[in-house]
Amino acid sequence: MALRSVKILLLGDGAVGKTSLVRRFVEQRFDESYKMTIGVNVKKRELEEMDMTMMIWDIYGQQLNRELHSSNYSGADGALIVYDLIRYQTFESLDGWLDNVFSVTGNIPFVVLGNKYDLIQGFEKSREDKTFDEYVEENHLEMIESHQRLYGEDPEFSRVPVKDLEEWVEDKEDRTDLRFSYYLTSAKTGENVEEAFRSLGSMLKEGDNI
Ligand SMILES: Nc1nc2c(ncn2[C@@H]2O[C@H](COP(=O)(O)OP(=O)(O)OP(=O)(O)O)[C@@H](O)[C@H]2O)c(=O)[nH]1
Ligand SMILES: [Mg+2]
Repeated sequence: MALRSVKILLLGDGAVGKTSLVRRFVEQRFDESYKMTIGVNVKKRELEEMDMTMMIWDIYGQQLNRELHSSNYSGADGALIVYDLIRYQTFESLDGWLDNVFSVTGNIPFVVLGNKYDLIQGFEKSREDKTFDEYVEENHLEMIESHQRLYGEDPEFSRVPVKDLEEWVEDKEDRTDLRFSYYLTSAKTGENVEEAFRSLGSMLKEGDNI
């Protein structure tokens, strides 16, 4: 039997890890260096036990240019919205991305991914007396250097507390009947990456969206 094809959008600000998450999910590997996505890349993964082929649209995150982004949204069945657990402003962009996509697709199921969880875990495990900024700078030079090459300045780090995500989730659950789930992920270690993509797959199957 032919697998059903679903269109999944991967959205979120620049450098939050969208391309890295697809690379982990489709190719089971990780790359420390940052190459900004220009335009859109579509990758495919078959999930036979779900009778599904996921067509994953990895869309560039730099600049929330609504018109350019929205031209890729039509026909999407679901979305993964990603933020960076070490840059608070990327968490604040979540609602903007959702409004942007729903304005084209209507309400579709989505999953929120707080990515780069390994960096938070590494900091919590380190016993040395350091600030979070110092910890990131000492341990993730390659990532910072590639940001500097692209932007000519240091990224600003600020952790996003898990309780902020939980509050955001509660608020959405109280005020809307949207179907969604959320995960803390790491494209680097692979933690929760399969789970996040599969959770969207299950919502699509359950809801008869496909
Ligand atoms: N430590 C760590 N680094 C990550 C993780 N995910 C991505 N990165 C790094 O973050 C940087 C940006 O990752 P990308 O996957 O290119 O980000 P993007 O969201 O596709 O960015 P745009 O294409 O510009 O929208 C790269 O240096 C990655 O190696 C993660 O889970 N942990
Ligand atoms: Mg990218």
